[in-house]
Amino acid sequence: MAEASVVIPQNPVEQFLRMDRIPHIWCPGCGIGTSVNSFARALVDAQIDTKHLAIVSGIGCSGRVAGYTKFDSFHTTHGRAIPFATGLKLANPKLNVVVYSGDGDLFAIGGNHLIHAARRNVDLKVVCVNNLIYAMTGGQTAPTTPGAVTTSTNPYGTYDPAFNLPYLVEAAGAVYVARWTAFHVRQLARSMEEMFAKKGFSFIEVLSPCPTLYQRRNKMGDGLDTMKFYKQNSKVRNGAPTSEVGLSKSGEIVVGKFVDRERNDYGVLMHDRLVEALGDDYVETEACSCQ
Ligand SMILES: Cc1ncc(C[n+]2csc(CCOP(=O)(O)OP(=O)(O)O)c2C)c(N)n1
Ligand code: SF4
Ligand SMILES: [Mg+2]
Repeated sequence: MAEASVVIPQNPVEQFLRMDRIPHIWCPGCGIGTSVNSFARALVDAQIDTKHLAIVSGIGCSGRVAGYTKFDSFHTTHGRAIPFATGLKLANPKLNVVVYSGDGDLFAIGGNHLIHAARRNVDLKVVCVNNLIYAMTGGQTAPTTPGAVTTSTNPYGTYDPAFNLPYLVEAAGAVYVARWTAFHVRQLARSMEEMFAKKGFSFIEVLSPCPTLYQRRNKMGDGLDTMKFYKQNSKVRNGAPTSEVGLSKSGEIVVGKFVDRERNDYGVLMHDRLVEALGDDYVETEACSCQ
């Protein structure tokens, strides 16, 4: 008797992934893949033309996102995702340029690049997966690690004050700033969709569990326990002053959209200045049409 053929519907995220690279390296319970799922949802909902989308990552577990996604993807050197992405955007202003990277990559070695891109208001969409440590290299303290956390480099607990990322990027000039956790998949997708509609430096922080190197060392359970922790401890406060949203090891996590404002982006500022200075002598270069 002939066997009935079973048609397995394609997962809607699959179209955006390099399936030949699956299985991925991320541990069970890691939040990075969860954030990519929200990103895929945002691409569908915002009807993003992925032919004109470039995604740039630095190094680390979070930096693997570019390698697994099937766009024009660039896995760049540690801390250099932002300058690489800035170059892409300036050379081809029609591109939607997304930077998807980790807290260590963007705020430690790449911190200087990040604040200046925000100051200039370069039209980049930055997604920072914040697992509060350098995960891939063994769980060292990062500039985002809250106080009294055990890490491989602070076995008796951290004592140096951490950056409050939304406060930092707002002060530097970002036009859109939001924070969600890996538990808030729908809100995260919606924020990503909003980010695509924005012109200028936009920033989303995604708090994400690293059960292998952060939660385990701090006796905070596994990935599922962290989801429960996020659920219980998160408070949505859209419009909250970013000065009030700093994180601690086990305290409240303020999530929401904090900043949504308008400011001329770098491309407009450059264009206006050169037109004023050069008048008719200014010839704008034709941006690559990138068919
Ligand atoms: C120039 C340079 N310095 C240091 C490293 C080692 N390194 C690789 S990943 C990483 C930390 C990444 O941390 P983060 O961006 O938070 O990513 P995560 O692994 O936590 O997702 C470091 C320091 C490197 N690859 N290159
Ligand atoms: S080490 Fe941590 S951040 Fe890296 S894949 Fe595993 S759980 Fe995720
Ligand atoms: Mg990290």
